[in-house]
Amino acid sequence: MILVHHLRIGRSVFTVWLLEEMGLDYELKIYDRNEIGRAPPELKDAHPLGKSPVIEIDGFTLSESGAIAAYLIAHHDKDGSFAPPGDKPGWAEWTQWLHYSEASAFAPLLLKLLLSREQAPKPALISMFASGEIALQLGYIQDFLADKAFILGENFSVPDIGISYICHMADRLGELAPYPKLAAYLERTSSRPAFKRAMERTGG
Ligand SMILES: N[C@@H](CCC(=O)N[C@@H](CS)C(=O)NCC(=O)O)C(=O)O
Repeated sequence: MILVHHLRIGRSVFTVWLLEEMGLDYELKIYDRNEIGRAPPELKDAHPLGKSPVIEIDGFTLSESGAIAAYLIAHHDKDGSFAPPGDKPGWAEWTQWLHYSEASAFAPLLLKLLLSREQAPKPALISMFASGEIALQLGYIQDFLADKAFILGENFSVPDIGISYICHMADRLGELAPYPKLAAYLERTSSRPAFKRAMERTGG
């Protein structure tokens, strides 16, 4: 059995979404944030960083959304339908988009989130950096998505989970309006039955 340590409300719902897409059995241990939006100390009993998602699987503990997704696909994909493409360029593109969401794409959104909690005057250098980087990253995703239904083509693939998380965060921060293709994409991915099941089971 897979145990997911899920912190409400946050990115671990996207790990649960992958488990739902893959049709895997799992249990949830749900934590609520404290009054300043941080994880409670009990999450450090699951993993020293005290962040979520963390999963217990196959007798060990694993953290980091991208690593968890890669592990699930490598070791728990019953019929191989979630595997990356076998050819070198296809594999490289899939892997880049899998890891990009938690790396370059997320960093400026985190800055923006923290800035939104700061009293005025906001630090100008950080504000300028965050705005410029958000435009760069969202513009890059929208250009790559273009008129495709999903990030890597007409079919859903695992990197769509992280990219949807980025779009979701951008939407939450009021940054998605200039990117209509990303807004439509988010609508499309969020309407998947597996995502809805993940939302229902976790509470967000
Ligand atoms: N890069 C990590 C980020 C983990 C992370 O920062 N999770 C947030 C939840 S969205 C968290 O646990 N925050 C609570 C805290 O830092 O107190 C991943 O992909 O899993």
